[in-house]
Amino acid sequence: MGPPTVLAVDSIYTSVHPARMQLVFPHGFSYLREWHGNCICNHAVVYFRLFQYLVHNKEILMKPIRVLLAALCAFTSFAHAGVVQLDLAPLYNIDGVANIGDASQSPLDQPNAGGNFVFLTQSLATSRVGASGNGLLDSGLYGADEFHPEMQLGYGLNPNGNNVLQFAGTGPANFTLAAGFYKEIHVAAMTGGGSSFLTLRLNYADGSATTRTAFVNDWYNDFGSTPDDYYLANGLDRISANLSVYENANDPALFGHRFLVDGSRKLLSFDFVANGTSQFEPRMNIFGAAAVTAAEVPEPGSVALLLIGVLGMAGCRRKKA
Ligand SMILES: [Ca+2]
Ligand SMILES: [Ca+2]
Ligand SMILES: [Ca+2]
Repeated sequence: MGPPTVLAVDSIYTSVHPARMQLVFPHGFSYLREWHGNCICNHAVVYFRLFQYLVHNKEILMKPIRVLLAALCAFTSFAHAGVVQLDLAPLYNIDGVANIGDASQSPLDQPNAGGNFVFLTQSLATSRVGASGNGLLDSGLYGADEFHPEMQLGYGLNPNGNNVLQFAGTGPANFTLAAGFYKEIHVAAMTGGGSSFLTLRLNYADGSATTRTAFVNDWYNDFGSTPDDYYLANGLDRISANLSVYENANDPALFGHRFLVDGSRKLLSFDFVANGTSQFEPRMNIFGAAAVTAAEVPEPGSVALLLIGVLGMAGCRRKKA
C-alpha cells in the first residue's frame, strides 16, 4: 500500500446550512467541522480521528509535509476565535426580503400609505431594473470584514418563509445559544419608519447580566461606521411588499451592531429588547446574528497531535542525516 494522500478538500465553508469544512483522507478518516445552527461540534472528536489516522498510517511519519498538514488542520481549530452563526429561525415572525418567486412579504416599515416596503435580493433587483438594481446578497452570507465576522442572515436560508424578527411595539424576545464563553455578538438590524433602540441583555450562568443599547437607525439614515455600529449593506433599493412598486433609491441600508460579551463568564442566553417601536412605526427588524467565541483553550487531543507532528518531522530529519 502506497503512502496515504489527502484525497479531497470536499468543501470549505460552503454557504449552505449547516456550514461545513471537510478534509477527506483515505482509510475512512476525515477531518470535519460543522456549525449546526447555534452550536459547534465537539472538536475532541476531530482531534481523535486525526490521531487515529496518524497512528494507523505510520508511514506518514516519513512525510513531513503531510504531518504538517494534519497538524495545521488541528491547530487551526483552536488558533482562531470561532464564529458561531446564531440561527434565529424560532424568533422570526415575518418575511421581510422579496425574492424571485415569492410575492408575499410583510413590510419592514408601516403598512399604509407612504410605506409598505421591503428589501429585495440582488437577483430580483437585477431582473427588474438591470445593472442599476441594488439588492441584498441572494445567499444572505456576508463575509467577514474589519467590522464584523462572517454573518449568515436568515433570508438566505429561508427566502420564502419567515426570515426577520420584527418588533412592532411588541415585547422582548429571548434567544438561548450554546452555553459558552463568547466575546462579541453581532446583530444585523434596521428600523423602518424612524429609528429605535435595541438593548441586548446578556444572561450569564452565574446569574448576572450585562446590557448595551444600540441606536438602530432608520434604513435611510447614514452615519460614520464604528466598531459598535456599522453597515452590512448600503445604497440599496427597495420594493413594495407585493412587488408592485420598485424604488430605485440607492440609499436604504442594513446595519450591524456589536455587543461586547464578558468572555470570562459563561453566557447562557440573551434578550432582544426593543425601545421606541410601535404597532405602526417605527418598526425595528432583525435579520440575523453571529457570536465570536472567546479565545479557545487548546484541548489535550490537539496538543498531542501537534507533538506527534513535531516528532514525526524530527524523525524524518534524523533518517535523512
Ligand atoms: Ca421572501
Ligand atoms: Ca439602484
Ligand atoms: Ca444610505
